[in-house]
Amino acid sequence: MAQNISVPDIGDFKDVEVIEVLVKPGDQINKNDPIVTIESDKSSVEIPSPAAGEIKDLKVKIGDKVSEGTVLATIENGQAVSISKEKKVEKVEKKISNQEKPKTNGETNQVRQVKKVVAEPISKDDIDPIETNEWIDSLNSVIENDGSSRASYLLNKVIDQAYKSGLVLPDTRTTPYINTIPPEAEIKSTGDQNIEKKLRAYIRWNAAAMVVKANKKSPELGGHIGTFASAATLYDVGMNHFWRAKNNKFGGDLIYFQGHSAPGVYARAFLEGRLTAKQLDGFRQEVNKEGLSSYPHPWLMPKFWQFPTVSMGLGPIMAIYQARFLKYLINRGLLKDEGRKIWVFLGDGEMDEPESLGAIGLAAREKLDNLVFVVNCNLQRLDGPVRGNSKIIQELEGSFRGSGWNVIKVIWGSYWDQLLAKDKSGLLIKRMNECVDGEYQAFKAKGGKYVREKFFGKYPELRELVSSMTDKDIWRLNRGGHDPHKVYAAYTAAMQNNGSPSVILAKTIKGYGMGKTGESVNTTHQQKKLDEQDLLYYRDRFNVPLTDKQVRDIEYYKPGEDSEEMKYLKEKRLKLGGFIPERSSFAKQIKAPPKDIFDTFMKSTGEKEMSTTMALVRMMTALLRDKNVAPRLVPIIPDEARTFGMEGFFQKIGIYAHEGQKYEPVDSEQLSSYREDKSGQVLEEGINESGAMSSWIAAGTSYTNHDIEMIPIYIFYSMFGFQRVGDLAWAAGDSQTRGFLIGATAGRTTLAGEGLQHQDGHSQLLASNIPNCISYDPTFAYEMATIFREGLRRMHEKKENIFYYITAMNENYSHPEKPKGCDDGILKGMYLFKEGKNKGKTKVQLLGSGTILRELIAASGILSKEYNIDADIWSVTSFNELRRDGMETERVNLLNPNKKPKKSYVQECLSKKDGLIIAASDYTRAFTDQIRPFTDKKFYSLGTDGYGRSDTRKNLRKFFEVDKEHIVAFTLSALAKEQLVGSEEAEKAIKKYKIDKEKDFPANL
Ligand SMILES: Cc1ncc(C[n+]2csc(CCOP(=O)(O)OP(=O)(O)O)c2C)c(N)n1
Ligand SMILES: [Mg+2]
Repeated sequence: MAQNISVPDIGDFKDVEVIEVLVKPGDQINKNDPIVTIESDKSSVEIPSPAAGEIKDLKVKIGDKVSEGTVLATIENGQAVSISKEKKVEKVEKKISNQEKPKTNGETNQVRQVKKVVAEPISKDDIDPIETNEWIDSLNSVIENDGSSRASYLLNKVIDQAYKSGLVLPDTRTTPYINTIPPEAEIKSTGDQNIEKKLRAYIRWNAAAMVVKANKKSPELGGHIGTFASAATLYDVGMNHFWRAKNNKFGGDLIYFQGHSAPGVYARAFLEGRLTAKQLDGFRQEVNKEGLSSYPHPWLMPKFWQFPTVSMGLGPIMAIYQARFLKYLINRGLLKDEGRKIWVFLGDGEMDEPESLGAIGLAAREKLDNLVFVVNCNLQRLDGPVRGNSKIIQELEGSFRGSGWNVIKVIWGSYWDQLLAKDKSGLLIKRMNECVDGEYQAFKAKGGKYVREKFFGKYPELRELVSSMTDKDIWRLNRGGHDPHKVYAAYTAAMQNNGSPSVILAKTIKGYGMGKTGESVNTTHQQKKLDEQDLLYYRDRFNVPLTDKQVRDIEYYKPGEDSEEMKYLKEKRLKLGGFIPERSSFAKQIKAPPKDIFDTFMKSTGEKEMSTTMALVRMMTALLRDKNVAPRLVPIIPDEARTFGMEGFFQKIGIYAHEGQKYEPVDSEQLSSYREDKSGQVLEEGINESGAMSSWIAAGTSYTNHDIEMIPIYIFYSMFGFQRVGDLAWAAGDSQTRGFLIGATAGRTTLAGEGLQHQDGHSQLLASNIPNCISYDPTFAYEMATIFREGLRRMHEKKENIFYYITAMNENYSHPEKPKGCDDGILKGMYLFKEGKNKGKTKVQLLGSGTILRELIAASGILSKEYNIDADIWSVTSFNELRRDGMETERVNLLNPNKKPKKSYVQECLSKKDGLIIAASDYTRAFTDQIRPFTDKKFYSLGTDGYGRSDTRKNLRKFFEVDKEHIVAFTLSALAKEQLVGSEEAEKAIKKYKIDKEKDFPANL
């Protein structure tokens, strides 16, 4: 039976044009296959078939106008045309009512109302210790007889009851200042502690030696000893027991190493035989081959480092989105769930960065139990204590617990266990709670005697507790982060945790083992030299088997290959699948789509006007029909889909939501309804450019981290791009991210009404500074299509480690057909759009990009018609790329004074053309000025220097002096200077166009 396929609810739109018909009579189609694409002046959407079957009749053609209810086609064998609205609603209601059924379990649980006592002070003293003990005994007996989960249940019940009774509940953001895991619950390491201790000592030594050696060569080289010294145990336990490498059976855990601990990572790789002594000698000397980069930089060591982390705060946010992206790939069915983990090492000072804590809510919300943060709480940053007046561990615990993370505190080492066990009155915990980090730092800098006096000495009972211990014993009371047992137990707990991310807050000592000059003192961070005495002390402290002479010569230590330590080290890594870190890629290329997918964009749009943003979105829609490309596209949007006309994507490919959609969307009956889906493809990031950028980096490096090539396309307000997330963009380049950044609503005068904070006139320049970023400012749809297609080919088929920045505008205009033979020029950065061949006696070269090219085109018409001046019009798709070519050519010519100079591409284009150059864009003059050195001609730049402001496009272009009238007047004036036209003619034009000579330079306004 034939059924009609008609236009569903498309919101407020009426009489919308059909721009594509995607089926023909006789086609067999599946449910949801697109029938036609319709386009309003803002966006285009595909209309899907509500049923499967054979297309019988087509009722519309391209150019027809349709509205809700218009019949598009008929289909035979179509079943279940649509679920009626009522039915859908009923289903959802049912779900909700099931969820909300109170879980009474037959308990009556009556609320016993206590008489409200308002403003009753909370008693801090124990007024009835016997009663208190009864409560504690009851709890202990439940734990003993029924286990801890029953005890937790009862406590929760009691707390609920207390809350209902109106009691003021204790602040539960933080727990006491002791380890989260009690000694009895610790999972013990199976490792050989003796061997591990030795290995750790060698790694510590080699890491320090590398820094000291480099600085002996030249103090300019710098480096850090203190950071790794405090983190050695944290890394070692992971390397020996937890972190699984990537190999042909497993995808590998991903480890974000703290930037300043790089020497320790090199030192281990040296023992593993992956780096040579010569390479260690080249630490921070990278200009000649075989040097090692100061910090983790994949660009500089592409087979070693995976994640750039040294710009503090970027590691944590990038890692959170990495963990989310891993879940995304799994939920979309593109990757197997192998239980891989992402471990992130951070400094406690680093947690000050807004980026460090800014995304922890998302990690909990998305239940990222594949994520483990390890914060090395050595209580110090560069200048001094992180939180001298309070406790960083408690503060971070509160933030993370409050956000829903599993918090594991590793504060005290095993030597404290006995003391804590003896502390029946809780006084030791009270003392631990009341000391602040400034004191804790001093305790470790000033020795056992000081700790006895200042810490234990405060209460006679505590002084008594340690009376049989020597000062040395007290000094030996270790911190959790230096105790491999405690660290092992914490890592095991993090590995076993389900349903939330984990953070391990490990208390350590900055510069651990560095002695008087470098341990726990405020200058530890910058300690990069150790004198002979310090080195001897360091050797003795960790028992490194080197002679005094070897120490003086700062030799590295590596035991023989058949020593038990080396065998142990290698065996452990073998068991965990290989070495870490290691960067590799086995991703298959994605074949670029056949040319015809973009063919429609090469034709003229005729009367039809559209923006380049809309053209791009249409290209993406077309790509979604390409079987190879479609599943790999990752559209990323920070809450601006509707601004860019992308709301059609919601229904078509869904918004990624790890829990699917638990509600009936308010616009469910509409075609662009807000559809969240566990296998959704769009990453809708909310108002969060840093997060979106981090997602883009995760997707764009998927080829190495997950061996699957993805095509991330992140579309944002261009003003909130490089300017807002510039450091992440730099890290993206370092990471060799492949993908597209689309700076939409670009151009200082094109985004009209939005004003100063929105109108971008410089993002292109910011992009130009990133060496592997290729950037374009196209004007026409065919340029956009040519660039976009080449980007796909270069990045995802040829696997070049570059990324694209393309600006897209929201001004609607019609687009001409692609002129013949201009592909090469579009990609290189400029081509002759139109030659001025009238009868003009004078010639000029007009160069422009983006929307301002259209002002130049209009100006050329006036110049020709009214002034007999012929203009060649050059569409400059990329001033940035032209400059790169110019610089390179110039350098080659300088290096070869005896050879015939090569021509830059700009010279190739312009040297045989007559006339001076007027270059204009919607960016600052510095943008167009970039090519000035590469031509001998007179060169004038027009641009939008200064702050933007709200007004119409016309007024803004007049204000910034880039409209056609100014272009005409300035061209005449420039020609007058060459005595090619009379100056009175230029004056006349200035008057004619009412150009105010008295107006200040726009950049000063
Ligand atoms: C964004 C950024 N700002 C400043 C620095 C300079 N810097 C390097 S290390 C450091 C202190 C680090 O302290 P912390 O995070 O506690 O690490 P630790 O060395 O103590 O483990 C600073 C300020 C940086 N690397 N990145
Ligand atoms: Mg620190």
